[in-house]
Amino acid sequence: MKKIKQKGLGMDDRKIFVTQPALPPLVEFIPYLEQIWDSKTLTNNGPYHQQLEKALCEYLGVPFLSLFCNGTIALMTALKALRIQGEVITTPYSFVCTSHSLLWNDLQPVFVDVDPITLNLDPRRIEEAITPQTSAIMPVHCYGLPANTIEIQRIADVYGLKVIYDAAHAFGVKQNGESILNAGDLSVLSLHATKVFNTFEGGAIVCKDEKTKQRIDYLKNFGFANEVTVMAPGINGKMSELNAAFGLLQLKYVDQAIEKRHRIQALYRELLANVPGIEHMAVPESVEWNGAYFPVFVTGHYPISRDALYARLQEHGVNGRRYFFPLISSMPMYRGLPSAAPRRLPHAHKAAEQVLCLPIYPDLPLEDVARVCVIIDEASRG
Ligand code: T4K
Repeated sequence: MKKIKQKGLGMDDRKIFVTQPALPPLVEFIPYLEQIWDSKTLTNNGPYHQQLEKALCEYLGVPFLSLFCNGTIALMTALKALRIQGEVITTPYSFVCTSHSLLWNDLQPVFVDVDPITLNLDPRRIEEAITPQTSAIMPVHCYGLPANTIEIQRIADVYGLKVIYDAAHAFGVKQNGESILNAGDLSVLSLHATKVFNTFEGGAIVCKDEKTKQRIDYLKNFGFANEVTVMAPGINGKMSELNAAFGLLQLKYVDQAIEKRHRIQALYRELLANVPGIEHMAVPESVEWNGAYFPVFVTGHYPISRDALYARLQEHGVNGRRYFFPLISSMPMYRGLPSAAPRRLPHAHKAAEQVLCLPIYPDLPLEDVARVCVIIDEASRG
């Protein structure tokens, strides 16, 4: 612990956010802007949009990808694209928009508990939640750590269900050398300012064949198949040229950004290793993770509660976040559902009470990581 103190000593109480976007040098963005000004193409599948779709397919190792204005509209469109109906099995332990995307499609979320270790949808609980109305499963790769894609697919194949991954946190994540975005029928990314790779606001759907991409592209452009044919009640989910150009520039720096995240999470693991009651999530050896978040469990062996630690950090200007508290299933629009009963979701409830996400972002100074660890260590002494 002496080591923690040395690294953390001398730091002031500057604010530390849970995340901050890494931005490329501004001067490098100017030529992109000049190009947009010259072409006057601002949106509707412009050249930067097309280039970014291609570049992301290559970078991520996925066959087809359709860009969106944000991850939420992408999720809503993904459900429409596959004509999902009735009930969808999903996790209560996520950002609200996972379930909101279902309600916006008049679908009924059916909550299934999470695995207590991975905090991802527990496949052992999925089959008992399937009814004749079930048409899909929507798991989340929570914190960028892969859901059990093999077991989920096995169940989906037996029952003839579609699988749409909310992969908002999973940019660049691989398992056994392959992108986890290739699991299931569709995967949906968020490219929001707070994510590992951002286009200010943005999102994307990854799919497996050209026909599906075509349908998704029609749906995100009001349903227009051509000037006079509207094939479905589509939406405006398009990404602008400004966002796409920024994405192209960001892509040059994303490996560097992920590398910095790894240095930060390694330091957290080292400095918090001997703090009693603070546990963190293991990354399986088969997984190339992106360091999207750094969640810790504040367990019963820690002298104060997760909320007390959250408040203590706030007093020192450190904004940890309780992702994901409250649980989606506890929110007013969901808590009346039979599957939302707390006794059915014990692990999700425990995680919502114990998990605190510590600051992690590429430009976070290692001294600040040490400062956060000093506060956590000192609080552990009462
Ligand atoms: N599915 C999942 C599983 C998701 O987690 C999300 C989004 C989605 C779907 C939907 O994707 P999008 O439609 O958003 O593309 C944030 C984000 O707004 C949200 O995108 C994200 N998940 C969620 C987990 O976190 P808040 O309410 O925590 O954001 P906010 O504004 O408090 O930002 C957190 C910190 O980040 C701030 O304290 C400072 C920093 N920040 C934030 C922004 C927006 C900056 O430094 N600059 C910025 O521009 O929801």
